[in-house]
Formats: sequence, C-alpha cells, structure tokens
Amino acid sequence: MILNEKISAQLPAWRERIRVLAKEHADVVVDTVTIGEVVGGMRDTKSLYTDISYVDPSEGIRFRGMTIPETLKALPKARGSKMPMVGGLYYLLMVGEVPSKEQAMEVDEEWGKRAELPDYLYKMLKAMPRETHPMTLFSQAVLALQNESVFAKRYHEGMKKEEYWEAALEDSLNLTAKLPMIAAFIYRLKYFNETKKLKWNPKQDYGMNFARMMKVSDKKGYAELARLYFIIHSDHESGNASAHAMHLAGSTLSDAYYSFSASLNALVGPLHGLANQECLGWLLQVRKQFGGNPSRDELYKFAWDTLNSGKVIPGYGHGVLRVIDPRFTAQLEFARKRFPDDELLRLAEMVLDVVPQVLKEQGKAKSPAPNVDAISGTLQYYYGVREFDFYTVLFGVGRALGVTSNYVWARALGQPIERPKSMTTKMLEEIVQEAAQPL
Ligand code: CMX
Repeated sequence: MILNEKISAQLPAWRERIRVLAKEHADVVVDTVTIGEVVGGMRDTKSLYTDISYVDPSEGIRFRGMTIPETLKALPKARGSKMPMVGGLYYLLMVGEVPSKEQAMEVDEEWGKRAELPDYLYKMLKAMPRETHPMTLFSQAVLALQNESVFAKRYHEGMKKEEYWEAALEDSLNLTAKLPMIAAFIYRLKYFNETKKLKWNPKQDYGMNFARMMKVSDKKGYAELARLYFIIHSDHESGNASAHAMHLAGSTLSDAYYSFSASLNALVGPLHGLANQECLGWLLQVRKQFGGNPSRDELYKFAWDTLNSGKVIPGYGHGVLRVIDPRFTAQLEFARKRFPDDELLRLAEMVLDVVPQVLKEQGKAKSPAPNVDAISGTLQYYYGVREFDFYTVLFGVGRALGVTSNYVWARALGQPIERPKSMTTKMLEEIVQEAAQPL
C-alpha cells in the first residue's frame, strides 16, 4: 500500500530529529507559560508539535506547508472536476508530498475496497430513536466499529512499539473509507426514513460517491462542494478541540475508533463545529425577520441584539486566526462562481459587511473576522441539504482526514501519553503574591 511505503521511508530521519530534541535540547526554553495561559484555556501555549498542518494567525492554515489556494491548485483533480480528489489531500497530509494523479487515485481505490459497512452498524443505527442528534448517531457508529480495530487486536497480540503506526494507518484507512457512507446513511435514515443499505461505486471518487449516496438533485455540483468541503475542513493543526481530543485519547494508545469518537464529541460543541448549524440558523432568523434584503441598520441592530442577549455571533471570531479565514474565502469564491444570485448568499455577504464592525465596537473578540463556519451552511442549503443539525456530521467527515493523519504520525514518532500538570488556585495566588514583592 502506497501510504505505508512512503511513510516507512521517511520514518528513520523523523525519529532521529525527535530523539535529538528530546535528549539533547530538553532544557531549551520555548515559551514562558503565564497565569493567563493557565486560566485562559492554554490559548496559544506552544506545547504540541505536528508537521501535518500549521495555522498562521495572519495567514490561516497551511497543509504540509501549502496554503488553501496552493493546495487546491496543486492537488490532482477528480475526473471532469475543478476540485481536487480527496484521496490526493489524504496522501498530502499523510506523506507530506503532492501526489501524482495515479497516487491520489490509489488512495481513492483503497477507500473503495474498505467502504462497505457491517450489518450490525445498519441495525444499530436503525434501532436508534429518529430524534437522536445526527452527531450522536455518527459518534456511536464510529464507536461501534471499534470492534474491527486492527490496532486493538494487534496490541493485545504483543505488537512492537515501532509497528504501532502501521496498525494505526490500517484503522485510519478503514475508518475514513467508511465515514461518507455512514454520514449519508444517517442523512437518508433520519430525514427520509430510508433504511436501504448503501453501495460504493469504485469508478467514482470520494466526493462523487458521497454526493450520489446523499441523493441530492445536483450530484455533480454537490460532489464539487463535497470535495472542497472535506479538504478545507480536514485539519487545523493539533491544538483545536476536535484534533486535540483525538490526540489526547490516542496518546493513551486508544485505537483510532475510540479516539475519533472522542474527537467528534468535542467537535459537536457550539463554540466549535456546531457553529456551522448555528450560523445558518442565525442567517435564516435574519431573513425571517427582515426578508432577503435587510437594510444595514436592521442588520446592525439584529447583531447587537444577539450580543446583548448574551449570545455569540456564530461564524465570527477565532481562537488563533486574526484575519479572514481562508477556508471562508474558498467557500465564498466557490459560491460566487456557481450561484452569485442566491438570496441566502447575498444575505451572508451583507452580514459580512456588518458583523465585524459590531464585534469591533463591542471590543471583546480578538478577531472580528468570519471563520470557516460563517458560510458553509449557506452552500449546503443551496444544494438542498437543509437539515442544519446534519452540518456538523459533514465537518466530522472532513476533520477525520486531518486527525487520523496526526494520529498515525503521533504513533510513528512514539509521542507519549499526555499529562499536563495542574496547580491549585491557591498556588497560583501565591505565585502572584511572590511576583508582587519588591526584590
Ligand atoms: N460573538 C460574540 N462574542 C465573541 C465572539 C463572537 N463571534 N467571538 C469572541 N467573542 C468574545 C468571547 O466570547 C470572549 O468573551 P468573554 O471574555 O466574555 O469570555 C471574548 O470575545 C474574547 O474571545 P477571543 O479570545 O477573541 O476568542 P476565544 O478564543 O475565546 O473564542 C471562538 C474563539 C471561536 C470560540 C469565539 O470567537 C466564538 O465563540 N465565536 C463564535 C462561535 C464560532 O463561530 N465558533 C466556530 C469557530 C471555528 C470552529 O472551530 O469551527
């Protein structure tokens, strides 16, 4: 399998680099942790390493060193499509090189061989009450598949530490292969009461298979969106909540299924991935109240009313980014090219003109700029996927590509179990008192 060979060839040099850092430079000070960081959710505390992606506060995400426009340009495109194959992105994240078309297709083909879902998974999903949140179903489905973990089986058979990554990769490929089908089945089951098993078409890529299984009316257009959506949502370095949850669980040698279920459970919070559903809900409330063409004053007041009611404005602000999220821009460009006259898109653009000003006036948010979630629901809505509570599932399918790449490399480089140190509040207060004493 191509990913095994490529990663295997790189490993000795990477392991040596980490060994040198750990053994020869362990005392070098990287950062001074402040009380602000301790009590402030470790925002920006430099305490993780990953080479899969990096978020530059003033530029946005780079996947293996490449910005979003560079990634979209460089990766081989799906047949008859302007968007890259998702298999190519997975190759890039895993291997660190831009794949040829054949290499990208090999990943897609590998997914095709592993996509089928076991019977018990269908039974389990069908047995759940229909009102269950789709993210609950999604996380449950991932957890149910743990039964199939190669890593867990081999670990109990005495697998050597140097081999962990290969079993982790095997699980990651099996898991990422199955996610589009699980997501589409949940969609058809929950909202249309359809219980028929789904089939993967090996002649179609990841994006088109997903669009076909979702049964949207414009499959070609939606497949393009799916490719873009999964690629841009894949990774955001390893400190964001969903990535970090996977990393933390994985560091205990939980397998990819247990770890990714943890990741999804973090993604579903309204301050993280659920913001995409909240965001569209907010936009539709605007439309309901003022119609499709509100005045600037109406929008301004609506935004202030949201803040004054103690809520956040979903889709704006970010923990690390200090500029417009390039993932937002990529989606905006996609929409402007394909459906510039869509009423909801125009509304989202009007909101973009007003909300940053309101957040600046309020003066709390460190960044008033839109993030990835500010527009993603608008695009889904256009293609007929209008069940907002499903949107975070889509985020989850994409996020799996990045977090499993991080997970494989964390095992490959023998990253240890995570165990940050807590202090008591009294200890922190004593540190403050000591610092205040004259020398
Ligand atoms: N609306 C209202 N207030 C906001 C805000 C927004 N969009 N963004 C930040 N703020 C507030 C914070 O709530 C915080 O207030 P308190 O001091 O009262 O706690 C203050 O501004 C400072 O926050 P910050 O340092 O700028 O941002 P954080 O790192 O604390 O939080 C985020 C980042 C994304 C949670 C926050 O901007 C937010 O809640 N945004 C809206 C929800 C959202 O879009 N989430 C999706 C993010 C992308 C993703 O992960 O999917």
